[in-house]
This record gives sequence, C-alpha cells and structure tokens, in this order.
Amino acid sequence: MDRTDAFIKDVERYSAKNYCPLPVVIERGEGVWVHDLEGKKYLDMLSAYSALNQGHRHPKIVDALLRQAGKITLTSRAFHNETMGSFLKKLCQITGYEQALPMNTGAEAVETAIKAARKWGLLKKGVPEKQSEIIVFDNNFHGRTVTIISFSTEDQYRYGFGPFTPGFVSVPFGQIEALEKAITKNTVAILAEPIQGEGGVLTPPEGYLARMRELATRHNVLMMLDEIQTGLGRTGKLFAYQYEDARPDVLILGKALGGGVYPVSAVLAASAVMDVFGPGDHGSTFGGNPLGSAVAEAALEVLEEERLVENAFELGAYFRAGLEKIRSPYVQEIRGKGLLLGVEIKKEYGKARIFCERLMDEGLLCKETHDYTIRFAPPLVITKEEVDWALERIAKVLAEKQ
Ligand code: IF1
Repeated sequence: MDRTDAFIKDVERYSAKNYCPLPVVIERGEGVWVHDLEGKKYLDMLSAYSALNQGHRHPKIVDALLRQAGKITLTSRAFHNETMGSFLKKLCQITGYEQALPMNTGAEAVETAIKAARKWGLLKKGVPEKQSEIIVFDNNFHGRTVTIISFSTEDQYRYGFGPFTPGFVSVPFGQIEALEKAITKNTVAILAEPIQGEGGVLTPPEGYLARMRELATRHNVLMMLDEIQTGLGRTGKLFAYQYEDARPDVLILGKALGGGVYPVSAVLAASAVMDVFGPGDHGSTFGGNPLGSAVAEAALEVLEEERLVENAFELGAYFRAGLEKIRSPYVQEIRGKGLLLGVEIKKEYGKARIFCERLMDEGLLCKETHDYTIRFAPPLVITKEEVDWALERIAKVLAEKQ
C-alpha cells in the first residue's frame, strides 16, 4: 500500500477538503475497467457520474484528441476554428434543434440556459426586467455556481455561500398540480432534470414530463431540461425526455458530450430562443474550442456507431432484472431507467457508503447518493458478461451481514 498511502497523504495535505473519496487511487482505465496503483482491477460503475458513457479512453475519441492537438487547440471565439461548426452541425442534426451554444462544464451550460430564459422573457414574453421567475424542483442538482445553488433545496450546498440570486421558485418534483399553481404571469421557464440523479435517482410518475410540456406550452413558458446526466444514451434513450415525447424548448447537455476526455457542454434551442444572444452578450474563453469540438464530435459518432443507446436500453433492463432477483433484506427499492439505476438501502441498516466500500473490495466502483441510495451507472459500452460479473458481486455484498 506504499504508493497508495503516499499519494493519498499528498492529497490530504495539499488539496482542499471539498471531497471525501473512497481510498482507491486509479492509475489507468480502458472501457469499463480501471486499475489502481496496486494493480487491482475494478469495474467502474460510476462512470464519472455519467461523463464516461463511451467508456474510458475510447480509441476513436482519444484519436480525435491527439489529431486535433497536432493542429490547433485553442483560438478563442475572436476567430473561427475549423472544428466547432462541424461539431455543432452534428449536435443539431442528431438532436433536432436549430442552434447550439457551446460551453465547457455543466454548470456553465445551466447558467447559459438561465440567461437565455430571462432575456427571452424580457424580449419575447414582455416580462418586466428583474421580475422574471424560473420554476425549479425540490432536490434538484444543476451544479455549484452561486446562482445555481441559490435554488438548491439542500442546506449543505448553500450554507455560508449567500447572498443568493433571486428569481427562482421551487416546487415538489412529480406533482403536476403544484407546478401549475406556481406559474405566474412572470414565469419565463421551468427547469428540470428528467430523472433527479443526485436527488437519489428519483424518477417522476409516468406522464409527468408530458404534462409539464403541455403546461409550458399553454402558459407560454420555456420548458428547459437538464439532461447533463440523463442524456446521450444513459437512460436507454438518446434523451430521457423521449420516453414521453416531452421535447423541451431548451436542452442542456454536458458530461458525456466530452466523451470522458475533455469538458464540453452545450445548450440547444430553436433560433427564436437562441437569438436573444447577440455578439458580446455571453461567451467563454474555452467554449467551442477546437480540441473540445473535435472530441465531442467523435464522442457523438461513437454513440451512434456503437449503438450505445440501444445497448443501454437492453442491458439496463437486464441489469435491473438481475438486481430485482437478488433477495436482500437491506433493499428498500430499485429505481431508474436504462443504465442509471439506484438501489435504496433501508435506513435501519445504515448508510449506502458501507455497501459501496464493500463493493470496492470486491472490485466494483460505485458511489452512494443521498446517503441511502447506491447508484449504478456503468459506461454504456458494458457487455452482458460484465453485467453478470457485477451482479454476482452485488448479490454477494447485499447478502452479507453488515
Ligand atoms: C460533483 C452530484 C451527479 C448534474 C446535473 C448539472 C451538473 C451536474 C444533472 C453540473 C453535475 C456532478 C457534479 C459532481 C458530481 C456529480 C453529481 F452528485 F454532484 F450530483 F452526477 F449526481 N446538472 N453533477 O448531475 O455539471 O458543472 O459538474 O460539469 O462532484 O459536484 P458540472
């Protein structure tokens, strides 16, 4: 354990303490597998919170990165570059939206959507300046910026970080009446996750997103979906909203858009929404850079060429059926869609982290969410044999005395 201990000591000494990782130091990875410094192999069932849908170091994506790195990496948006246009064209073609605005991280894309909605409200809906309201949902997670945590309902994410940005109203997730009641003449947008990932893999009742769509249309409010975690195949459809045909006006993407290699995020919308931004209104030094654009275009191609959406659908159902077959006294409920699955542990048996630590010993990396739920979200390139390998270990740990 020498190298591992030495490495962790450095982190403990020099890194800010804003995380508490499991005591494993990952040295390399390929596909669904990673290796630690001691040479032990693990199946990655977290996929960097769904940023690794295409698997670790996908050869086509790494190749795109290297090829682009041999030409030009950064131009800034003061000039054109050769790759951004073709990336955004591909992104618009596969999503069916007219225009895209590229950023880097998820939180930046969410901020971009919020700015778009507010300015759309002012220019197109006639909501007076500084009066606009955006409806969000209890237990939401959209990132860590001050504006985004301003509408978090989780005390820890907010404590000590105020003053906050006004203009948000939070309602219970999954209750359509509460949502309708919250809409006022000043409401410009509804911002939701189709499945609340960090909230504990909370899936709303069937038909909820479709009804949200109807409400948004009827009240002339933008429906904005954060598919940063659920999008790009994770739930067994290209986008989780496709389960209900609840196509949002504004679609927010991140994580797997960068193929697990480079941070790339984007906001997609009709030009009638996107045209609220004129030159100088919004931007980013790195957004749309050549390296990220080349990587993201390859990441999208991999999703299509390897039929990863279909694989997530099929193996998600297989994985879930396998989990349901495990007769464990600890399991309260199994939730989720495709390869985004949550197993909630009964409170009387302690927190999910203990189970994650045991699974790590068995060679399976995963992470609890909201204390009592184990989240399983492997790369979408996983095979049936690898799901079986995981199920065997999960069954063992869920059968043990804790
Ligand atoms: C961390 C959580 C997951 C997201 C949705 C926006 C963002 C995220 C739906 C912001 C980011 C990350 C952040 C990461 C852990 C992870 C996470 F546990 F914190 F909540 F996935 F569930 N919308 N989620 O899930 O994207 O700015 O990070 O690129 O350690 O905070 P970002």
